[in-house]
Amino acid sequence: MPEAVHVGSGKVREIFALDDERLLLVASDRISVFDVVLPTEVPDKGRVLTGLSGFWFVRTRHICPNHLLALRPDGRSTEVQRLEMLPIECVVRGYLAGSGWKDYQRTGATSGHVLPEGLRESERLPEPIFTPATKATEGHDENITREQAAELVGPDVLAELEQLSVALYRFGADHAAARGIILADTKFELGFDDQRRLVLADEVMTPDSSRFWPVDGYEPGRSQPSFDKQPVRDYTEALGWDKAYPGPELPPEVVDGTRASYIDAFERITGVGFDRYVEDPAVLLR
Ligand code: PZK
Repeated sequence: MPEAVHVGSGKVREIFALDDERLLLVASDRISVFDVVLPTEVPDKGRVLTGLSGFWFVRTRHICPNHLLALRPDGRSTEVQRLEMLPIECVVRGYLAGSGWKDYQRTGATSGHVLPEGLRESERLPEPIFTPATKATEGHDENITREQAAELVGPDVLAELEQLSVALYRFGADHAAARGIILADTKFELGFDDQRRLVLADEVMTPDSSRFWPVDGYEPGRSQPSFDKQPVRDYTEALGWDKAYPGPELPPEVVDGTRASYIDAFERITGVGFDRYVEDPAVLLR
């Protein structure tokens, strides 16, 4: 696509400008673990993530408008509406993990939500909570209080973001739970369109923007294995890798097992065979 102008890179995705109104998002097969992109790719990972986002975009239109204009025939790229992105990440947690668990252990609260005493790691929360975070350009996003978030986007927009984010999470978590996957938490990014309406953007409820846990074997009181990346984490840790760049190459059996987990998540959530998706990505949108 010679008309596409490269305008940005994420760890595993690339972003191109098509014209003043449209961007092209391309998901690669790169995989990051402990925040380092590994030298070995996982074939089809980008297709899985793009397909999952497309699935959710189509099925959550009744909750929130979104930026998706077209899913391209390669299955790994989308044309999207260019937005004015908001400076916060809209995180929703249904379970206590990661930085939410760390905050809770330290303070009994996270992003201003005071939680019941005695919760264990990975425990389901009484209600999903909205825990906004700043977008760090380098390193890790930082959880912020609703007061800090309100300073960044204004109290009215923040209230709308919270309501939309929690509604999207509930929809996704209910759908995933019925198919054997716990959507423990997830991160949404929204922006304004040219009429200052809030529009859902970026990727949605993928294993890269969320914690996916298998329902089978779920047990609070410890960290949970990741549905998709656990074999990679286990392999790289067993090597004694110090989690600094560059990461190690992955052997074929780890690549194959990881690819199979991504495809399993895709097929469980979408109900569409991955081979059918690769043949014709539009099957997802029907
Ligand atoms: C936008 N990113 C994150 C970084 C990626 C994605 N609809 C939009 N309008 C304007 N900007 C963005 C979007 C979206 N989505 C998203 N940065 C800008 C990002 C690197 C690679 F694929």
